[in-house]
Amino acid sequence: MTSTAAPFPEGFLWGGATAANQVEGAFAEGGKGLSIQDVMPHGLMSPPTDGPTDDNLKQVAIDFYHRYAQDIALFAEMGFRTFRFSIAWSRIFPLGDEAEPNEEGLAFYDRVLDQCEKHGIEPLVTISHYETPLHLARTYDGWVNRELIGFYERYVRVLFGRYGHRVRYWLTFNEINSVLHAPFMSGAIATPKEQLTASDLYQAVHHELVASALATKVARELAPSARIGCMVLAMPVYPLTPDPDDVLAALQTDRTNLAFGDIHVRGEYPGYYLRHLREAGVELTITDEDRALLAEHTVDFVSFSYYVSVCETADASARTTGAGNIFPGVPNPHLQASAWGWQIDPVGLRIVLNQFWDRWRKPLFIVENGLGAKDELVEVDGVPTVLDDDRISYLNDHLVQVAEALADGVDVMGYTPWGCIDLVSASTAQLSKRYGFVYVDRDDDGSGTLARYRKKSFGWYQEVIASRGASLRR
Ligand code: BGP
Repeated sequence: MTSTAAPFPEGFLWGGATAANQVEGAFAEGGKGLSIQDVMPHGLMSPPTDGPTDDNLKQVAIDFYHRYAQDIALFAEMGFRTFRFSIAWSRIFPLGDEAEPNEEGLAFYDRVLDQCEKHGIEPLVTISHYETPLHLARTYDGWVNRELIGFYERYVRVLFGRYGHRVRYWLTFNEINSVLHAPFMSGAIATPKEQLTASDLYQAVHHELVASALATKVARELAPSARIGCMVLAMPVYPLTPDPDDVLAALQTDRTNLAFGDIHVRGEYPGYYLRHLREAGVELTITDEDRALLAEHTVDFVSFSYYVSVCETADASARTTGAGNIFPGVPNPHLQASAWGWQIDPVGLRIVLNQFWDRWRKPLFIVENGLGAKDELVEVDGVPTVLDDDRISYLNDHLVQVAEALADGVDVMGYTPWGCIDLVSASTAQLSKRYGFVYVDRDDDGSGTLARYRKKSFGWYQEVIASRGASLRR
């Protein structure tokens, strides 16, 4: 295989992605406090419980807390150059509003970083991934309260102080735009969604945006070589028909997501966003200091998740609802869907990459993508494995489109498919919605040995990485 046949550049950050609450388990070990996930045993659609319940798979998850060394070695075996994981805020600040961090929590991530270093894997750290300390939700109503900015700043100061010399790539908030749709999971807002006013919701958004800018500022002070990215949920919105009213409706829905990148990259609220707030009767408290922070501390790169595209229409009678990631959309008649109803659209990834590059001219990092599917463990030559050809096709077809985007001139830093090892789903809290290259023996009822097995996609991805994409099927 000649290097000229390889469509991906040297230095491309191949890897995989996880989040603490979906892999670590050990929910009450090492001095960890409760996080909002500890009262979300059934995922997004059910209201939070009063306290932890035994039916919450995340209490053990896949036991990454005790098995991280073995798991990172498996990632290294695939050839990962980077590994995206999140730090559980409630391991570092169990309540969230304490003055001093929990040393045991900090030491755990030292050990994870040691393993990454041992294998030459560049860590990619999400600072906040749907796991805010529960106390901040229950006592302060989460990000609605301006005080959260100070607690988050204290947390990031500890992280950059402790790990800033070892971690180059940081993401401030996972899928920051999802707070509009999942206020508890994404914004730790305890007020039920139906009772939340638009003003409180957008004030929470504002506080997160200011906190994100503040994290960038702190990084410049404490970890000057760190590169800071925002992380947005990308879900391209196509007009359902060429009717100009549909095209405009699609633009407007798309902008509800694009606004977050616009603010992180350009450092100010765009006019269309201000108009939307005005028309929704939202009055925000924005201080001069907030404006200065947003303007002065913009991001180095834009990262995003991409699973699904949707359509939009201005015609209420044509509007139907299909599944999306976190929030729904109008289904596309040209696309097939996964078993969980998410429509599969590899070309959409090329569209998003081009749209973001044209719009922001910032390096782009695909930090989530993948197929959630039911897997069946079988034996091949006496070795347990999963013949996950559908997952291979999904990833292959998306990577082909990334290669196309690279050929279009888009600056793509890397690709970390979601759930590189099976983990607990964010939306449904199931383990049977599997994404991994590595199968974990644990079922939705909590049974299983937690043993790890390489799926067929494991060897496939290993070859893709080794050949820099030359082995992709076009
Ligand atoms: C994103 C989240 C992840 C992850 C992924 C897959 O929205 O950032 O945490 O879980 O989606 O979604 P799910 O787990 O619902 O299949």
